Amino acid sequence: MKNFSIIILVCCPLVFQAQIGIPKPSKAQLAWHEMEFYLFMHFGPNTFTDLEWGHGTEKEEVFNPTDLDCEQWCRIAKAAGAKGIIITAKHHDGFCLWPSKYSKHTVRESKWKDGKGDVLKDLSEACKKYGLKFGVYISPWDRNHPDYGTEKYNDVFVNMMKEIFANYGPIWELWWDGANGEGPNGKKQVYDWHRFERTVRELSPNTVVFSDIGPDVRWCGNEDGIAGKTNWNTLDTAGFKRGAGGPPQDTLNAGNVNGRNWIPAECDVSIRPGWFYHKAEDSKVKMPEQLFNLYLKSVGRGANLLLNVPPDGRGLINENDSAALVGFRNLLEMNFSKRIKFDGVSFRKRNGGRFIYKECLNDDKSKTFVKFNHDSGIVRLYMKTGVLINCVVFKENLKKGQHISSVKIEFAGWAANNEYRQVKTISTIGKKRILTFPAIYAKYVTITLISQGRRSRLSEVEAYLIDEKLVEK
Ligand code: FUL
Repeated sequence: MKNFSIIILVCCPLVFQAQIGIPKPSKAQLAWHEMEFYLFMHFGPNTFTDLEWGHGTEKEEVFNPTDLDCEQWCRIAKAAGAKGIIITAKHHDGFCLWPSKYSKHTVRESKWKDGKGDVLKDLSEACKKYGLKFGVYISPWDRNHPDYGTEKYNDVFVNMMKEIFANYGPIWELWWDGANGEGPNGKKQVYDWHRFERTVRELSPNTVVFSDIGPDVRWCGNEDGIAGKTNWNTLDTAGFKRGAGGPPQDTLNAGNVNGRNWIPAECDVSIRPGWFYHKAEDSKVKMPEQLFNLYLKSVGRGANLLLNVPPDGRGLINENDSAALVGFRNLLEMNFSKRIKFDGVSFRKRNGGRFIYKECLNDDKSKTFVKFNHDSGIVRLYMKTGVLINCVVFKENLKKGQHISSVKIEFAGWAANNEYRQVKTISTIGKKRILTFPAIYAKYVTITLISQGRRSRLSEVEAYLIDEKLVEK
């Protein structure tokens, strides 16, 4: 007994430490994972000057949308199935889409609505009306502000964020761009990131903050909208900075297994070649099939998809873009609305017990799941009559962290008097993992899941027969 108590005393702190050391999503991050797909809107002087990076010297009068209608943006976002909109409140040229007290380069100085317009007001109100989350991109790099490159600019940036939280909130996501070039006086800014972070946490604790390295959401390492096939929601940030001092792009793409911080990946990509609207790109809008493919490579790899759809000089989303978005939504509906139900779904831990029927893997609910601790789990799917499938979707319940590190899917049985066996493997699951492949006959499917030796929670296994043209090549 004495020895036993000693063992408990010695081991308990270790176990305790191991448990508290596992990174888990905050409440705001868990809600963020549910967002999956939302729109980015690059809008500002560049829309009118045909530039991607404004110089900061553009006259305010260039900003003059003729028919700005943020409700049109929201209607299209809704029709596309997007759950929110993030707008470039201030891009690198420094022009503010709201009448900030801390700048003289804003909508107030423009001729639009005689200087009385406010894009952030219009869009935040429209988002509320249409039930969309509202997010703000605010570039720390500012090629216009006279204080840029001096300590005073850090006050300016903090004050601008304060204005945004106070006047247009709730702000669901705040986007800090990593670009850091010279300002009008030729100097680069030393950003006070700690102070910026403190400001957000104090004034708007539920806002999730994006930057290359978080704190809440990370860049996926490319602007093509593609997450890693292995995609951990965890990242080690110690020793790294935002922007040029960030981790290598492939690390951002895959995350770090056993990384210390929960900082999931967001995939930003534009529906057109550029981020801002350019008439010459009207014929280069991505097709619905391309958007579907991007969805598989972002949301289907456990990340979120931030798709840029830039309003044009009228202040409207162009017809070509809205047609592509609606086409994309239709593809999602057509291909993912008919889930193939299995006649049997059972589960057992690898090292013991019987297979037990588990409706929870088949019930469309992310809150119900099978658990396996420190070992692997096996799922068996059974169909009385075999069916063709070319898509399997896995979902991990992330409340206690992300733990599943590899999945083997074996299709085996007899068809047309021939024995067959095909094996597919993937690594991480995360919020959602969509695997597509040339169609396979499925009657008995055995799925072996390996965890990181911690508390894994698999919540769903779904099967589909999607249009074969949409299968990932
Ligand atoms: C980059 C910027 O430089 C681009 O203009 C764009 O805003 C993109 C989303 O982020 O860092």
